[in-house]
Amino acid sequence: MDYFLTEEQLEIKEIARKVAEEKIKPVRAKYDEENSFPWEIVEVFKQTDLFAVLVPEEYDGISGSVMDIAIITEELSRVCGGIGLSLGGSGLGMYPILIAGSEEQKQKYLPQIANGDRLAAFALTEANAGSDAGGVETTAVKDGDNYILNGTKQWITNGGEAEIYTVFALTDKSKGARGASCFIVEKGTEGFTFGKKEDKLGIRGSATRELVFDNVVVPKENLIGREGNGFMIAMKTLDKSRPMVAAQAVGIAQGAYEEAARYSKERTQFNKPISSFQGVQFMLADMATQIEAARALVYATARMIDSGVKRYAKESAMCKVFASDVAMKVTTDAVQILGGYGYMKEYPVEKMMRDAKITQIYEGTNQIQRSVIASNLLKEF
Ligand code: COS
Repeated sequence: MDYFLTEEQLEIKEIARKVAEEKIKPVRAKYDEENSFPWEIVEVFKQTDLFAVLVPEEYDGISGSVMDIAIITEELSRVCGGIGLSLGGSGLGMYPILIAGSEEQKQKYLPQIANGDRLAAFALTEANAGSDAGGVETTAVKDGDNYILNGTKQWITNGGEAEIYTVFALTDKSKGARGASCFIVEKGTEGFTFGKKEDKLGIRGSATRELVFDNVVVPKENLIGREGNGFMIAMKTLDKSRPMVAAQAVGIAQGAYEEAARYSKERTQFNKPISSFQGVQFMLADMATQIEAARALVYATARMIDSGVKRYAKESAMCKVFASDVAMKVTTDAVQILGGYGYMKEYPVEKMMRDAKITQIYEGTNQIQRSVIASNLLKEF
């Protein structure tokens, strides 16, 4: 299907595909096996200016458009759903600054993210605050010109590797979600340490780690927006970043579908390639159709956000829920088409199925997405 990408978009798509095919493909199994962080690929993203795509031009980036970020995320995820997350995680970590930061904060931090010198990370989730994002327990107590942060964040993408963290903490416990605020905390700040590295089912080429804040002194200049704005900043960030997860899901699904289609023409049973059997053909037809529908919804949402509209929580949740469900279905069917081989680590589809699963869970479970969609659509009647 032709999505009428601009010259620039075709160019970044080609760069991302080249990086994925030539640099990521040869190492994806190694990082999946080792559960380690792909610094060599971060270096490649830096050299090819892919980090700059995350950031608008006025802050030394080259784009900042959600559509452009979706294009590169999809291409990287087509080859590996995990390794590209160093970039996607940085985008997510940066959004609170871009959305609600002061001009000074933007001038200070966004260029560092654009040139890839420093990774960012978004720190909202806690042991008791996942779907219930308003339930954070980390506190930030005002002390003169500083805030003192205490608490523990969990499952933070780029945790331990990033240097710039956007952290949500309660400045007024009595107000619950309306008492949450967002802070920039830099790696190396005294009292800020990292807990265990998580051993995950999928996206193992990305870092997921606990963050521990023990009386961490954060200057008041690092408060993003105003006290009490934290929950709103988190929601706006997720609205803007969920299409990125959806694009990741489309990419993973596309990669698995291509493997399955190729395999179906090579694998012979009953003296014929299995692609000649209608049972397999129908599966491939459904996979291709679902991927195209998901891609169309992601691109339409990304373009809607880039057009400058103010509200897009519903559409953002719709593309995330649809694309991630498609990714799970398509990768599972790809394993099915490859049969016993698909279940083995020698072939990439089992990894794609493991990688796909997280897209139904993180940045809001698909049950939460459906709640967001329902609550927004009911407002229309
Ligand atoms: N944009 C701007 N403001 C929003 C918003 C959005 N998308 N969604 C909610 N708000 C505002 C509401 O307008 C409300 O404002 P007031 O206090 O002025 O009335 C406030 O935020 C609270 O909203 P609400 O009552 O809907 O909050 P709930 O606690 O019921 O929950 C959900 C909202 C479930 C949507 C939210 O908690 C959520 O998105 N959870 C998932 C979080 C998540 O993705 N976690 C994964 C980890 S982060 S990687």
